[in-house]
Amino acid sequence: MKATRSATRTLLGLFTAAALPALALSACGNADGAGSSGGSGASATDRGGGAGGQGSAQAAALDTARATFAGTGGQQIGSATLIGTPHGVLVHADLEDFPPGTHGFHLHETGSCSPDFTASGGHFNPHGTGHGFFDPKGRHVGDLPNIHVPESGSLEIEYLADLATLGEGEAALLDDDGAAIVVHQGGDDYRTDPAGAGGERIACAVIRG
Ligand SMILES: [Cu+2]
Repeated sequence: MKATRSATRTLLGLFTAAALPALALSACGNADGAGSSGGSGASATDRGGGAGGQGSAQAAALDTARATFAGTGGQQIGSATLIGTPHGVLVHADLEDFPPGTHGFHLHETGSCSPDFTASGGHFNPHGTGHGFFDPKGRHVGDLPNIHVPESGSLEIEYLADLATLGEGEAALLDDDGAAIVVHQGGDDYRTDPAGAGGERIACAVIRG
């Protein structure tokens, strides 16, 4: 985990240009808390695989998960593939019929989008850090750069969630309660704790292994 910290800094440099002024909408992360829910569930997953020895580690790093985005009306508006790598989780998403503009794009802590998108909880934050790339006290494992949807409403993106894993350790997306990808109405300002002031959730996708 320590080795990924320097990579984080590099990513931050790349993405600061994408920051836009916050939209003054209600925050999304009402259940974010101080990361109290992430740790214990993930360790249970770890122990389950412990008896199998180390040979499974590399195979697990190459695992793939998928997610399908639903809009607020329940319509399908895109899909994503998530690939576990030795350096984090590569998130490749194809979005369609999204409202043009800047939107917060995060990994949230619970693998549920129903009965509404608040079921996905707050940002995935197993280490209990602050929110945002501008926060010197760290950033959430689930923090990702904003997306910028063109007038067509279609966008293909590829992000490395460099602090996350698919199934190994404390930062595993596929822990007992899973995780989801959530898109917000407005952009993440990368500093407002705990959710980035991106406002309402306009799309949600449960990550399925
Ligand atoms: Cu969010």
